[in-house]
Amino acid sequence: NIKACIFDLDGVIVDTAVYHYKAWKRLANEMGFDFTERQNEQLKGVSRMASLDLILGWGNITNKTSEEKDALATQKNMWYIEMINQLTPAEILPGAREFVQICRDAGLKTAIGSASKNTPTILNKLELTQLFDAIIDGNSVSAPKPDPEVFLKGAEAVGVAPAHCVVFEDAVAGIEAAINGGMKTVGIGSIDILTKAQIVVSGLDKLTLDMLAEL
Ligand code: B16
Ligand code: MG
Repeated sequence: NIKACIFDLDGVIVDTAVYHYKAWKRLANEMGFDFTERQNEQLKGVSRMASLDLILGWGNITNKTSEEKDALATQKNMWYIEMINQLTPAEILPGAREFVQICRDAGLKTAIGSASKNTPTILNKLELTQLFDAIIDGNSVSAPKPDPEVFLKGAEAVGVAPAHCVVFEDAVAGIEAAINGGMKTVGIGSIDILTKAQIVVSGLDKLTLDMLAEL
């Protein structure tokens, strides 16, 4: 039985992917190339530096030193922060706040498990910080998804064994991370992409606690 719900942030609670895409696209454009929305799918759930490496690969750019890469990632993050500083609670994905509240009302622990170092800013702008018993993000983990570290730390922080946790994820690497951690999985998105998730819904607005009881 479920005792804790661990939520990915980007793509589950809020659609920041569009801002990541705009900022990375601007960086690529300034280096003289472009990439598609389809390629952008591969960046979901992936850490900042790993995303940069993928993008440089798409542009066939192989001559950057690690200092130059740090500067590029910092530039992208500055553009990204400019955009997320404008976030408001209106951009919370449909049903997300309501579903987290339903979990809390039912006595379940709630946590965030995100790869993003900007998690505190985003939750603050969305006025959601208080809805989570624990927030584990890119500032507190070293191993990226599909390593289960981020979710295992979340489970530990709320004092629930992994087998009693369910993870809500929009990224393939995130579902794999949850499975690797011995947790139950709910995919948020398309069943064609999130093939390993136990159940898949298009958004938290489509989910009920009864559906979790069957996991
Ligand atoms: P930052 P999630 C992930 O968030 C995003 O999906 C991914 O596109 C991004 O590169 C990563 O966070 C790192 O974000 O640059 O803000 O640290 O889906 O794990 O909540
Ligand atoms: Mg995500």
